[in-house]
Amino acid sequence: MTLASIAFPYSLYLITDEAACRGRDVMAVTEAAVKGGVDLVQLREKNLADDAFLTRALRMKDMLDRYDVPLIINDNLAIAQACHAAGLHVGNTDMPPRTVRARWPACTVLGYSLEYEKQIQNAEAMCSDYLALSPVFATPTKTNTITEWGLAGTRKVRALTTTPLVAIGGINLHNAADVIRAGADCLAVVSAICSADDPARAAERLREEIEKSKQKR
Ligand code: TZP
Ligand code: MG
Repeated sequence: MTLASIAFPYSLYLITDEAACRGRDVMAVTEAAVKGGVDLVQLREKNLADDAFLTRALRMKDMLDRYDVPLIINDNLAIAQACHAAGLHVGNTDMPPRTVRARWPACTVLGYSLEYEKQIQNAEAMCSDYLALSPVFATPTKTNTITEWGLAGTRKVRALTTTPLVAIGGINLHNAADVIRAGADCLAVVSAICSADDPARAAERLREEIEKSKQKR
């Protein structure tokens, strides 16, 4: 039996990556993507010192507020709190979701990466607002990954939890419908938008594909 997920109001999740923006300003690429249909944004900065990360987070929050799009911070609770982000995304080896809940009760969107099947029903997953199938497909954007869930893995996880599922890794316009049909609630992308010639149009087409596929489920 396949479980439906509890309501998740987001469909297209942009994970920022300056390198993937091909020399363009990450803020401008993100704003274009939001205009195209991205409804959730994660600021993921692996190479910035905390002060530069905070400066960027505050600018990003300011911009996203104008579109009423929530900002999620990757793996840095202090920055998430300091910029009044909507939430935090943590990986399997980052601060555990239960600790985030205890330290930041105001967090409204807490995401947790699923890298192993045994995580699906652990207490950390249970207290998260979404689980990220990470990666759903192998991707050059992030290579230090463990399980490539694929469509079969997505269906399997969908059958085991009602927690909203975000699929990430190797998603593009050609496979988006399959991933939604397999049970993902929301698709997260880096390169399909950040590296696109026209990030707004890329977001628009992905969003259309997702909404169309959701209607057919
Ligand atoms: N986590 C798992 S895969 C990934 C992250 C941040 C990168 C996804 O990038 P792309 O370019 O959408 O495949
Ligand atoms: Mg991490």
